[in-house]
Amino acid sequence: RPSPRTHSYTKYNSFDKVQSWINSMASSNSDLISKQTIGNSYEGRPMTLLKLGKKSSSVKPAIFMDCGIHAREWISPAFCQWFVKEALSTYGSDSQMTSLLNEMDVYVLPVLNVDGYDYTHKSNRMWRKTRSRKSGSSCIGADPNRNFNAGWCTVGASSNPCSDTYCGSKAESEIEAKNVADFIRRNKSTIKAYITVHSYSQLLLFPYAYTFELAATHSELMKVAEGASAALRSLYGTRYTSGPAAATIYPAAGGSDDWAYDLGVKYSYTFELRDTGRYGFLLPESQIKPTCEETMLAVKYIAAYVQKN
Ligand code: ING
Ligand code: ZN
Repeated sequence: RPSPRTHSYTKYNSFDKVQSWINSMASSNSDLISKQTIGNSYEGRPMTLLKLGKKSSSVKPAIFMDCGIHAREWISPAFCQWFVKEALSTYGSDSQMTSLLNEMDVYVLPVLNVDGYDYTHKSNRMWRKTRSRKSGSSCIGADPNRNFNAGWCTVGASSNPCSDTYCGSKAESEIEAKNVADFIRRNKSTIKAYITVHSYSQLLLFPYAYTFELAATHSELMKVAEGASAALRSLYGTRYTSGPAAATIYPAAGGSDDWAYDLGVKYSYTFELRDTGRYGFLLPESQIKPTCEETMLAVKYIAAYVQKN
């Protein structure tokens, strides 16, 4: 049974719905999927990831993908849910997915910023940050994608706790960023690729964001991004721009993909999903299916490349 019958993949599900979906996915498909809590959020919600992959006696290389680092980017968690559903339902029929899950593990964290995501459903749809409290300020939260230890708070980030791009009191001050960083550090020897999913702007970004200097493997990162963008576009003609984040969107320090790359994860990408601004963060639910279908092609392209390299 690929998924609980009651779960909708074409709606923006609340945190509670995603969490019960995670639990039922992990218990109903034990052959290919398991769950693991990597820690709790500031407000105490579990951060649960799903591990996809055929069980093996040998250590498998892995891909790590997170969604929902920014609370209001609702299409992102929707994509992670879609990815898990597709992976399970096409294993055994789609040769690429079968081979991927036979040879690699894919860790999927459907919602990274669990407190913020819940807050956007209950109180403020446009919230971006975490929900941590800080003594000395009445403003709440830090930007988890400015909180990683990569040129931390040097550019494109604010040290003002009231800013939407507040970098936090130090790198990994936000427990959600620390939990992810700890997991990736712990599994550093097996994690070959890091993918983080945002919206919006239709971009496929890679390091660096904290500097205009090109990454050591810039040409390969660019080549794979161009291939992935072409695969994405082949379905509905949706155009993506590929490039290093600093030059393609804006310079910004403390991003998770820059941090993962500098840790040694060779293939590190940030997706900015649909659209280019007509609806922005308020992408209609009618666009969940086409957005997820086309993005699948790009993620599978990157995964296939990583698998053979
Ligand atoms: N965009 C990203 C942001 O955090 C980004 C862009 C990517 C910055 C990679 C740094 C590193 O600002 C959105 N929409 O959040
Ligand atoms: Zn974002």
